[in-house]
Amino acid sequence: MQSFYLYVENQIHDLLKAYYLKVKGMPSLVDIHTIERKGKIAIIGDSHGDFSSLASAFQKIPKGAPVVILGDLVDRGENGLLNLLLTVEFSLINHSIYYLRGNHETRLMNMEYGFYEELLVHDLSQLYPEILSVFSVLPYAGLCNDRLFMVHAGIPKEAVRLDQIRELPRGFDDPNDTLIMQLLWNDFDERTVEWKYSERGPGIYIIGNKIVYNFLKDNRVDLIVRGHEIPKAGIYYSFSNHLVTVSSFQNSRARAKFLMIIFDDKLEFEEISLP
Ligand SMILES: [Mn+2]
Repeated sequence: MQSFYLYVENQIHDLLKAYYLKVKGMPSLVDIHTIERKGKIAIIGDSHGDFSSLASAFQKIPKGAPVVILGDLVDRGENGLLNLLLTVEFSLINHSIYYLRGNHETRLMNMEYGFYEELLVHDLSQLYPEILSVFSVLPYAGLCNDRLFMVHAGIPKEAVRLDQIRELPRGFDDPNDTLIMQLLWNDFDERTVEWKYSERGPGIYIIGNKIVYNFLKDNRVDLIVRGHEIPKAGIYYSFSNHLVTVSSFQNSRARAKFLMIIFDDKLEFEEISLP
């Protein structure tokens, strides 16, 4: 039996299995509600194997607040597995933690950007099929108090309705459905009017003003919060504070933060530095 930090292989297997069963039955867009009307929600951006930032975020989140993790827990940094296991274990105990799928919760990215290599180094690559099963059932997006839309990367250029996202199929190791791809990969640009092609690759777009405001209006949503990019300050506000990008891993060029949103008549933002 292999050991890995605090975990042994059988424990990891049990955690992944329990989490898979828990998440599988969720809709592709999860509805989240704060307990009080003027409640708070914590949103954690990409952590990419930065365990000290993610662990610190979990310590700093106020009790009772729902937590949304915007995906990209693995790849790039060296502790992707610990990030995943911490999230899985906490989510099994605390039912108001939601982990959304990022573009790095996929096989193709893990092969190229380090997570599969990390498993090989720790002699745990035999667990990868189970990890991939968990990734394949993660929800694509969240909606809090019917006012706040959360997703790893972007909204589709088709400016879809939330009901369409709620019904998107799951279970793919590497999704190629065009709407799913865009939720996991798209970016935004305020100077773009509708949308333009992204340098990230085929089927990926940069979303502009008109699409963003139509999406907000059609779905009666006040705000979009997403990860996927790495603002220098950790958090970046755009589209007149209707779009916020959050990044929760540290590197030499960017700070790590997470975002609390307080539901008042107006939505209020509180930034918390990590680790
Ligand atoms: Mn990403």
